[in-house]
Amino acid sequence: MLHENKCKWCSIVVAAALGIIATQLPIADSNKLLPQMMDYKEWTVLEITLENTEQKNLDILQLENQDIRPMGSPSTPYVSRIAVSPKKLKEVKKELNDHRLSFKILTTDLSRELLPTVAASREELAHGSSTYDRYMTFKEMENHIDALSTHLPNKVKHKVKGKTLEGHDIHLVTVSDYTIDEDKSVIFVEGGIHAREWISPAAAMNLIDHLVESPALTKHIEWHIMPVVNPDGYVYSKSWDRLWRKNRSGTWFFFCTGVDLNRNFGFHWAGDGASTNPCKQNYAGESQFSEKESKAVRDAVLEVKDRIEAYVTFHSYGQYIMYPWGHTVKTQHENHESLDKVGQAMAKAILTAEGKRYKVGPAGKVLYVASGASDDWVANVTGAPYIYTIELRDDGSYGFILPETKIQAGVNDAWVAMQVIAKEVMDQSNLRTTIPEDDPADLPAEPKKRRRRGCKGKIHNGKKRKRCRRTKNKDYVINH
Ligand code: 0X9
Ligand code: ZN
Repeated sequence: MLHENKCKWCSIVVAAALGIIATQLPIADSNKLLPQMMDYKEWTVLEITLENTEQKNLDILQLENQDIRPMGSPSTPYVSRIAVSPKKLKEVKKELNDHRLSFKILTTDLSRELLPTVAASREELAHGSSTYDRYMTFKEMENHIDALSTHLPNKVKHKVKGKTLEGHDIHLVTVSDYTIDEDKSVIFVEGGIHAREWISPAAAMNLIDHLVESPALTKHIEWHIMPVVNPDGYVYSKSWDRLWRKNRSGTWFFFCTGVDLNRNFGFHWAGDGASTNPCKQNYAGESQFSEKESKAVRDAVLEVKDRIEAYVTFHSYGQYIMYPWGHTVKTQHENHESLDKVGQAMAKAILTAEGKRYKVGPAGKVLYVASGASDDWVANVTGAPYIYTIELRDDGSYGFILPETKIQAGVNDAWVAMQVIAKEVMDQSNLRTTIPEDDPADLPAEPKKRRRRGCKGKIHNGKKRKRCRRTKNKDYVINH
């Protein structure tokens, strides 16, 4: 693979000579010295039909600059969307025609699409409370986490796993019934790794809110939740550029900012579907785990590595429930049958509860190949049985710009899916509890036939996973 950083300074000089610097300037209007909120007035969104993966990787669809914003793929992988400034529209259309790519215009003023994301009310949240009627600010989420851990010390604990370049804390929230002292199975959840996917941190925060009221799901499971892995990106997306995806790290190419944190993990790092070009949306970074945010996730995962039974990362959009592998389509995950079975069960539960269809399958196949993502790294390093990337709503109508009126239903998709996984983890670990009818988790009352898979001593990376420590709880059937 080509590593552009081999001759950093030559690249800068060449770039300057080619006069492309102007197109990469982070300031929309060269008369202004300070950055301004991108309002996307009269930006056109084009939906381009692709015939193969090579076309998907065309620079015009991947390169991010002041006049072009790649906007992902809706439900079909062979469609790609880009937003183009009025200034560049003619040129982009010509380039697409030159490549014989057909496209349709979805909107001629993207700023109008951004309007429904503005809440009816901008009232300050009462300190420490949460809302799903609008997208919370990072500070509001932090206040809420702080309030929960202060008021419910036997249920919610809170640690800071790292600090970003801009000084934001990377939070880890654990939720469990801490009055029960045992070595519990861990379900690890990560949100907000991509800045513009606002429904993701909302889903993680909403999960925390549900869990503090779900005794059956916290008795024998310890939930480890990192709701906003990329706070710098989230804050930037809220204040400056709604469509920002990466973190806010400087790169060797001064004019292009940000690493795609979901390409920075140390498994097949910088392989297929990741770029070494810092101006691309899927820039993998200088080296694996070069970023404070991915390091924070790595450290938090490694601390509980042998206890993780499930790992879920929330993204948007497209409505997919995906499992490893994502870095290749050539090999299937050894556990693909049960991954698919539980994935289908999640999709079915969402369809029943919320009426939305989620497509299930291996990430590389159902969406696209992408290397260095957190899901594959966790699957490889922990050998945990259930690993999923859930692309939440919507199916592409609004894409990343999911209106605030749709948050409640969107986060509920995630909650419904997480209950299915929790039930599966409890079944597999032989830790199901009997759920009373009025429990908010609303799981079936009778525990299923018990299976103990924990002590089989699964070989992973040449080592046996230690799954036997929980056997002391083998006979738990608890009525509240
Ligand atoms: O590209 C990504 O990182 C994810 N899609 S998104 O539109 N939210 O950016 C998908 C990642 C799926 N996992 C792997 N391919 N490993
Ligand atoms: Zn994402």
